[in-house]
Amino acid sequence: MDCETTLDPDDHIYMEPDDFIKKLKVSTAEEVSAKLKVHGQELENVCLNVAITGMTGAGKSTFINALRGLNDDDEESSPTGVTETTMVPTMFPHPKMPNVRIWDLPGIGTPRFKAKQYLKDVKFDTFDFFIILSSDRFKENDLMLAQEIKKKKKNFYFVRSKVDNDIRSERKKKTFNEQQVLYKIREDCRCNLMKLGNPKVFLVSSHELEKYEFQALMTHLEEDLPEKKRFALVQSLPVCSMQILKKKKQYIKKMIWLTAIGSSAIAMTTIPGLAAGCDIGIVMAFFNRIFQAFGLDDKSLHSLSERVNTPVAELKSVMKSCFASGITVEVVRSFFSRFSKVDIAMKVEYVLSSLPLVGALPAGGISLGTIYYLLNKGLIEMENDAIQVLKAAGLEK
Ligand SMILES: Nc1nc2c(ncn2[C@@H]2O[C@H](COP(=O)(O)OP(=O)(O)O)[C@@H](O)[C@H]2O)c(=O)[nH]1
Ligand SMILES: [Mg+2]
Repeated sequence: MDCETTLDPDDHIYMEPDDFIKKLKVSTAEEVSAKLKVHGQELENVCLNVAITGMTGAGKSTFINALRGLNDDDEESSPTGVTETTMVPTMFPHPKMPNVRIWDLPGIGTPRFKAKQYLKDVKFDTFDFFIILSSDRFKENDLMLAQEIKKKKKNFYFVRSKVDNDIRSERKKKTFNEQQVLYKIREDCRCNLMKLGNPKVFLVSSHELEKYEFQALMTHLEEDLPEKKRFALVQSLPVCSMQILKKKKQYIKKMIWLTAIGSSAIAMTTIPGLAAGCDIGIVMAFFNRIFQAFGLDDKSLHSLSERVNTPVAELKSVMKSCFASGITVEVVRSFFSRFSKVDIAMKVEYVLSSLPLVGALPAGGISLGTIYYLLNKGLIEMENDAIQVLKAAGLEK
């Protein structure tokens, strides 16, 4: 693969020293290292527990699989189209981010449903928020549950599922108008939920996440979550649109300073050349995180291929970066060797001089700015691959 690259003269990636760094307010190298360590661990360890509830057949298992980036027939997926036999919540860890746990909360359809007892039984305090799914009109039990969740000061979101089914069956009619069908569904839900004020309803198809209001739902969830949990949510989302890809990139960018400083401060395993003095383990973990989060790994590509009916080989053939076949020491080494130390130094020095903090940082054999530059470049390369894959999958919107 051609790995030759020149520095882009219009590349302003140094102009955005991260807010996080500015907020650190530290003066000594020891302080920086200590704070970064804590911050990094917090981000790594943050747990997100999402509860999915609704009647049997509402589409909970299918929605959970979609959130986990799995197809219904994947080995780790939750079985769909089966009658629920248990009242116990089932936990499904996200395959790439086990700290993100999605819980299937069945049993809401029983005639003598008691919302208060139900929430007690499922240990409601475990969950960051609840998603209540219904494939037709929301039932009394859904409302009672939402009311009780509200009393407990937790967030809930109504999702009207299987919208693709409604569209498909209405499409046969001569007077078909998609917007009108969606409007009618929304109005119907609104009337049903009037008792609760005017809660938002999101129209979703788990088979076509890129359409309808899955993204709007995710944006709301993100905004309502505390800052530390947002990162976990966004990185766990399946890459089903340019919008989600962009969002992921935004969050990863916030990690670049953290990673650059971490990797230059603790030079454990070094590789020769430009990379000498930076911790290759940290760099690889970071690149790997991006690779997975952008859905460039084989498993994600297989899932996507099945979903959009495009052969995996076709999706893979558009990935042109040197990371296309995975993140290995050799790949990172070859990527680093494309850049000349002198070029980067000239480019970064003036920006680094505007960051008073940087002087306080312990830099190994490689300047902090250089690592920052290379990490950014890697991110951009993988983003380009992900954009091409989305285009090849017909998801460029
Ligand atoms: N067309 C369509 N079918 C769906 C969707 N979500 C679920 N289904 C189907 O609805 C049925 C019940 O779904 P399932 O996820 O098992 O519901 P659960 O009982 O709430 O877990 C299954 O046959 C699914 O394939 C969707 O978004 N679109
Ligand atoms: Mg189920």
